[in-house]
Amino acid sequence: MFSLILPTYNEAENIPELVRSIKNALACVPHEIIIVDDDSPDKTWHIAQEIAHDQDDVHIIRRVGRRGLSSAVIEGFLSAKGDVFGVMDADGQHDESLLPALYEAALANGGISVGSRYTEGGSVGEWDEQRYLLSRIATKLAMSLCKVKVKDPMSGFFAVHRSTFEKVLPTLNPKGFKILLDFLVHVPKETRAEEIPFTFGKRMHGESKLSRRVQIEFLEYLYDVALGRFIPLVFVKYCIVGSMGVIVHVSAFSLISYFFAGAAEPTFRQFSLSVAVAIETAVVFNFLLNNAWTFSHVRLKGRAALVGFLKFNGACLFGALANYAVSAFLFSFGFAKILSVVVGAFTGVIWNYTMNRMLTWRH
Ligand SMILES: Nc1nc2c(ncn2[C@@H]2O[C@H](COP(=O)(O)OP(=O)(O)OP(=O)(O)O)[C@@H](O)[C@H]2O)c(=O)[nH]1
Ligand SMILES: [Mg+2]
Repeated sequence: MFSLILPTYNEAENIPELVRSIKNALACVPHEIIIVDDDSPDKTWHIAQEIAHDQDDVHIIRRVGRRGLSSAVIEGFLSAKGDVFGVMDADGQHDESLLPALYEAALANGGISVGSRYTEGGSVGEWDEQRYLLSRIATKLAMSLCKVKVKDPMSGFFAVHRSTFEKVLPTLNPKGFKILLDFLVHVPKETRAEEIPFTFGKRMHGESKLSRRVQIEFLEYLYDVALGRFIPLVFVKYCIVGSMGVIVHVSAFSLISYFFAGAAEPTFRQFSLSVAVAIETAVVFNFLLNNAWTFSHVRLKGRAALVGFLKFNGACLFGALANYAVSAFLFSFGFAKILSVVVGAFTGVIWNYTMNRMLTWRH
């Protein structure tokens, strides 16, 4: 049996027509269709529920309070009954007439079959040059990480045998958009993969969800898979935010001291006040960006954000004290000035990162 997953977010206009054409294409293959919808504002889930009500081989999973293409697909696979699981976009860009071939190929090789835009005979259709170029670069980057090589590891149109899915399940990192890539990165080397060419079509209705955020998540995913076990991605993001915080700090200091003293040299009092306000400006900036990006998976909202902000201030203060203590200790033991300061700064960063992970954004 073939279990086809359709991940959906705001695809209400596409679903009825798509389900009809998939059922025609799969007339000779025992199948089920599982729509996994993330509580779409356009009520795709409601339309899917109506279809599922009348048709035994269509099922709907409505996820509330969660988003993510990859995790939606995994959730669909986990509830599927078939021997082979397939995935297809719900916007008409994938050619449903290839579904039987994808099913047969994964059933026969026990591994993966991919609807491929980059193998001979396939094409990206009507993409503009910029999207084509970005996709080629992303594909090359992605390929270097794959244990099993195919020409289109970023395709969203593929099938996988149940046995391969079950082998790889514990190691998957279903973040973002590229679930096939995650499979190819984690499956055993000897897994077989076959590519079947197709031409990427045009979206029937609705809008693309391939946002900038999704593209940044893709880069984060690549980092995580390549280097994440040596230096965790969250720490790298924390340091990036910290570096931007330094720029904010210096800019805020210049502005505020200009406000107090104009072009003249500030008095000691004006200088100290400018530094204090600049520090707090940077702390606010760092907190907001860390909350929105670094720790987006445990983002604080409302009252919790206010309490978190106070803890963040406390952790930064301790970080600064640790920084000072280590620098002063090393310097008093005769270490070079610059070395003492650099080691102190690193200690401060690691200290306040650890405290913030444990206190401010703990799970
Ligand atoms: N369940 C779920 N489905 C999603 C989510 N994001 C996207 N999808 C679905 O995943 C499929 C692919 O998304 P698209 O926006 O078409 O992305 P794309 O095909 O790479 O980009 P375009 O060529 O611009 O359409 C569609 O069926 C979307 O409805 C999500 O967060 N949750
Ligand atoms: Mg699409």
